[in-house]
Amino acid sequence: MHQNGILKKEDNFSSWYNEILKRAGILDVRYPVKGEYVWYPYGLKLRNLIYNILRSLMDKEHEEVLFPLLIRRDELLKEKEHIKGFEDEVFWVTHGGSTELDIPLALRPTSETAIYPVFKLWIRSHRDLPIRVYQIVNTFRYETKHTRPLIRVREITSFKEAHTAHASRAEAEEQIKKAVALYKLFFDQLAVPYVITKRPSWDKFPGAEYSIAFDTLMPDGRTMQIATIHLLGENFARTFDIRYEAEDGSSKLVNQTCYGISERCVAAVIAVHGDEHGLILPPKVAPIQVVIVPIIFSGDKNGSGMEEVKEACISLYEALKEADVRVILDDSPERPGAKYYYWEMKGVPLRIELGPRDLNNNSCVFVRRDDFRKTQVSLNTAVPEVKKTLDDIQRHLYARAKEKLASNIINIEDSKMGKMVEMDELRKAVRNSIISLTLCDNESCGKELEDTLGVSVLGEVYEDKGVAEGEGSGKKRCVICTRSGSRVLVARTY
Ligand code: P5A
Ligand code: ZN
Repeated sequence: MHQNGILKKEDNFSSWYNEILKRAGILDVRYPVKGEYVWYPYGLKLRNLIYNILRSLMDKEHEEVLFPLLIRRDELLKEKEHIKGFEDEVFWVTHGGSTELDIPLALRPTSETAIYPVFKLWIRSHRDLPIRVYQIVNTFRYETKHTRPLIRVREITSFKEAHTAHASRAEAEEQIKKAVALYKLFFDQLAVPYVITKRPSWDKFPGAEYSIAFDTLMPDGRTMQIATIHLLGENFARTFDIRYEAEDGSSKLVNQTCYGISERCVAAVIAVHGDEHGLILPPKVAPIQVVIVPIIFSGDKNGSGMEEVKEACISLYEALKEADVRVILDDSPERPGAKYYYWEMKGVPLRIELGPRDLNNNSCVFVRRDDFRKTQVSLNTAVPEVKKTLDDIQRHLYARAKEKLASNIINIEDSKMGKMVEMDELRKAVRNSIISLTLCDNESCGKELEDTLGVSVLGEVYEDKGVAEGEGSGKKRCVICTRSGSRVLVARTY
């Protein structure tokens, strides 16, 4: 325990997380509907800064749309695989007042079946393609697993879903690559590290041909899926009869993709960077990047130099504001120490202390939230030094988190001819880390591994074959049946 009373996040992530959400003013979890939470003003500011980044990345090649929340039952049921995956998670609206509806309406669990019947109306010829749209909306899923603020909610308040339609499969696959690149840029700005894998067939999005996922590592060694990208191929096009007239006059089905991100990205920022003093926010998304704390002792309020300190703080504040830094001046009557704890809890990346002695040297003191390093900085260069320091904090947070992820991917050597890998060895390794091991493409081996160890197969690493490829270049052998297979990542998951 620290003075701030917060546990270490590695020791008990759940209590650490809930405590932080409350004390840093992110979410109020007391709303009396299971799986629904209230965004506090500070939490919403953080959420909006994160989503502004996402929005500006999306806007480069997508158009924003806004579809209704309610979906007719017959539309929702049309795509057989899709509804098989979602039927147990749908909230239904069955009545208008006391009148039973002719056609029950679903609260969207995701919007494929809301959007694709309309795509059918929008798409006539090859000239209408490609279509790339996105929306940021709330969606509803009747989650039966343990609900958790931002991580597993029943009302996803910040569901960014993109939907695209293309003339060919090759173009749809090209879009998958673009979406992966775009999500990389997004998480890079949040300083949230990730592994990207192709999900095993039994864990793909209902109705997709295949799914690619981003996962990050949580402090307790479990991974959390923070984004998914799906190749839908012609599956939904066939169901909803979405066709276009090709250049040669023939009628063809479109090829589709969809990809999504939820407020789990906010949870990831909190969980990956925070510590026992509270939040640590990457400067790019911090609602307050700098707090200035005047060092004025209550005894000497009118003592010598106090007015000058106040004035120096105000002029530094004005200069930083002018330079587009999100800065506040905390001139409340609290003691400086109490202010430090408060702003540390809120994750403000940089604190500037300025007292009479500093002013005599024409300087101030920078205290970084990421490593608590203190430096004396001349007031003449304070503004550029703030910018430099914020950039450095952003970089350092990402480097530190990436290093932590990389050092928590454990390679399990392939089973030797005839000899199985010990399950106890795997169980131990996967307790706090992601493990990389070989599995054959037999679904039963994957399922057996998952059930025995209580883990999930994340899948084969997508693209970046440098990560966790395992030792040796020889034939790779399945840890369950020793037949030949390929390397996959496996972890306990949220
Ligand atoms: C892609 C967008 C889809 O729904 N349809 C449109 C596709 N994919 S998904 O994987 O089912 O969801 C996308 C991401 O949303 C997050 N997520 C959740 N976050 C919080 N609470 C939930 N109950 C929840 N369910 C899904 C995951 O990060 C998922 O990858
Ligand atoms: Zn096998």
